[in-house]
Amino acid sequence: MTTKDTLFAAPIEKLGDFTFDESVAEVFPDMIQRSIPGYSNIITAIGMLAERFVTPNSRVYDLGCSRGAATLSARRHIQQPNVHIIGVDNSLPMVERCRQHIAAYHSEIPVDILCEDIRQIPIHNASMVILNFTLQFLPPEDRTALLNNIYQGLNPNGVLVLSEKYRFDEKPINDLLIDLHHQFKRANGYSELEVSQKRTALENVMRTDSIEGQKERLKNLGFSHVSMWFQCFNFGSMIAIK
Ligand code: GEK
Repeated sequence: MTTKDTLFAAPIEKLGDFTFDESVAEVFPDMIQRSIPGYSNIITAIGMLAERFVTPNSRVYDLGCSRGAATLSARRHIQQPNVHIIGVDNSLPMVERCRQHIAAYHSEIPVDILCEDIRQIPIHNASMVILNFTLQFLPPEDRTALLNNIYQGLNPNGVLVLSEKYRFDEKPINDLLIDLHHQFKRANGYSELEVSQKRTALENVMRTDSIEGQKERLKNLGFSHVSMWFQCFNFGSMIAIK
C-alpha cells in the first residue's frame, strides 16, 4: 500500500524549501511515480544494467537510495557471486522505510543501508554506482568532487548510472519541456496549485545542469564512454563507463 501524495494540495502560507522529511518519506513512492516521467522504466533498466555490468566480488552503490527502489531492482538481476550492495541516504525517515522495504524481500545478496551524506562515504571496488535523481540535490559546487570520488572508486569497465532533471540552454526548448512536464503531472492528478507550490519549494534546492555540461564533466573526469540512454521531456538518464 502506498500513501497518496497530497503535501502541496492545500494552499501553504509560508512555503519553505523542500526537504526529505517524515511526511515526504511517507508518500515518496506515489510522489516520485507521479512526478518523474519514465521513473519506472529507469528503475527496470537499472536492473538490466546491473545484470550486465556487476562483476563477481564487487560492490554496488546506490547513492540517495530513498526507499530502495533502485537497490531492489539491481539486486533482483545480479547473478554474480560475492556482491555487496550499499545504499546511502541522509534522510533518516527514508532510511528506516528503506531498510524495512528491503528486508521484506529474500535474497542471498547482502544490502547495507547507511544513513550518511553521500559526499562523505568512501567508494571502493565498485562495478556499478547508481545516482538516480540525487546529484541534482547537491550544491552545484559539490557535484564534481562526488563524481570524481565515484570515478576513483569504480573498477575498470564499471558503470555509473546518472539520472537527472536537466535544463536546456535554448529558452523555447526549456520552456516547452518544463510545460510538458507540468502537463504530465496534471495528467497524473496533481492540481495547478500543487504543481506551482512544489515548483516554488524546489527552486532553491534543485539547481539543474545541462546535458552537454554533464557529459563534458564526466569525460573530463576520465570516463571512457558517456551516453544518454533515456530521455523524457526534461528528465534523463546517462551511463558513464570507466
Ligand atoms: C530512487 N534514488 O527511488 N546525501 C545522501 N542522500 C541525499 C543527499 C546527500 N547529500 N541529498 C539528497 N539525498 C531514488 C530517488 S530522491 C529523488 C532519489 C527525488 C537523498 C534524499 O534524502 C532523497 O531520498 C534522495 O536523495 C533523492 O531511485 O526525490 O526527486
